[in-house]
Amino acid sequence: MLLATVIIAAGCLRAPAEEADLNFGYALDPFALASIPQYQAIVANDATMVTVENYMKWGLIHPNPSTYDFTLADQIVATAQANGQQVRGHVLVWHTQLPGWLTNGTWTRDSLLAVMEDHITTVVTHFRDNFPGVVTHWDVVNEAFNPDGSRRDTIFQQVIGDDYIEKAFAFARAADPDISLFYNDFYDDFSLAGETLLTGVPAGPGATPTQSDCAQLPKCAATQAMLTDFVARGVPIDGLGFQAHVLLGQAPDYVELADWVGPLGLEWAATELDVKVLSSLGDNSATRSAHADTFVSVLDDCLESDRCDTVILWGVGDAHSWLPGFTNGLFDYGLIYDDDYLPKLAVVKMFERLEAASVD
Ligand code: 9MR
Repeated sequence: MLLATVIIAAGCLRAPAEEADLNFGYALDPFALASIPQYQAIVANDATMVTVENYMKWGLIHPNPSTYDFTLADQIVATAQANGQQVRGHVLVWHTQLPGWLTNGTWTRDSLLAVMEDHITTVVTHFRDNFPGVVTHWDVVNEAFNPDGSRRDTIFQQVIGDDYIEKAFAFARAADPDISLFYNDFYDDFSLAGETLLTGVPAGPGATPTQSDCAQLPKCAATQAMLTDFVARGVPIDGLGFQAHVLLGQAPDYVELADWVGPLGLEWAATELDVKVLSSLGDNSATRSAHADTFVSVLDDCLESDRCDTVILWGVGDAHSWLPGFTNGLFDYGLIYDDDYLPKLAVVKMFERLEAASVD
C-alpha cells in the first residue's frame, strides 16, 4: 500500500494514457518545473503532452515590438523534449495578457494584421525550428465570442474585423504546415454566467450535464457556424478546444456538445480541464469523490469519442492553480494533486478509467 501511494504520488498516468492513445498532461509553470522535485516527477510520469500556462502568451513572449523573449517557454519545451513529450502551444491570439505597446498603439487594419502576422510567424517558427516535431498543436485564437454568441469586443475584432480569426489561422498554417491548429473557448453554463456577472457582457445560456445541444446554446452555435464556414472555405483549422474549467458535478456532455465537429472533419480536445470546488465545501472525502467523478466524466467523453485524443489539465497541483486568485478565494481545489503534490482520488479514478480504455 505504501509503495502504491509513493508510485501514485510521483505520477502513474502516462503509461495507461499512452496505451489508450491519449495525449494527456498539464499546463506548466516554468518556475515550479525548475525547482520542485515532486512537480518534476509527476510531470515526467503522468504526461505525454504538456502546455505552457502563461509564458507563450503575447505580453510575455513578445514584450516589445521587436523583442521576443522565449526563455521561459523554451525551458518548458526543452524539458518536454527531454521527457519524450509533445507540447501544445498556448496561445497565439487572445485579448488578455497583451503587451502595452499593442493595446496602447494606434493601428490600422493593415498595420495590425502585419503585426499579428509577424507575431504568429515568429513564435510558430521559433518552436518549429528549435524543437522540431515537439510542438505539435497550437491554440491559435482563444475566446473570441461573448456568451450570447456575438463577437467579443477585442482590439483584433475592432481594428481588423471578423476575419482576424481566419487570418490568424492562415498565418499559423503558413508558418508550419505540420501542426494541428485549434480554436479554443469555453461553453459551460457556469463559466458563461460568471463572465456575464463580472463583465456585464450578454448572458448565455451555456452547456450543463443535461443540456449540451450546441445548436441550443448561442455561443456554441456561433462557434459551430464559424467553423462550418471555415471548413467550407478551406480556412486551415484542425479542431476545437473546449477549455473545460468546469464546476463540481456540472461538466457538460462533451460528446453531445461536439457531435457536429467530426462530420466537419475536425477534432476536439479538452484543453484546460480543472474542477471548481467551492472553497466553503472544503477539500475532504465527499468533495474529492465528486471531484474525481467530474474529472472522469470529461476523460470518459474524450475516450468515448473518436474525434478526441487530448485531455490537458490546467495545472499540476492546487498550490499553483489559477482558481483561488481569480475567483477571490471562492473556488479552490481544482486539480488532481493537492497543495503538497499528493494525489487525490481523481488520480486513482483516472488511472482506472485509462487502464480500462487501454484494454478496450
Ligand atoms: O492560468 C492562467 C493564469 O495564470 C493567468 O494569470 C490568466 C490571465 O488571464 O490566464 C490563465 O489561463 C487562462 C487561459 O490562458 C485561457 N483560458 C482561461 C484560463 C484561466 O483563466
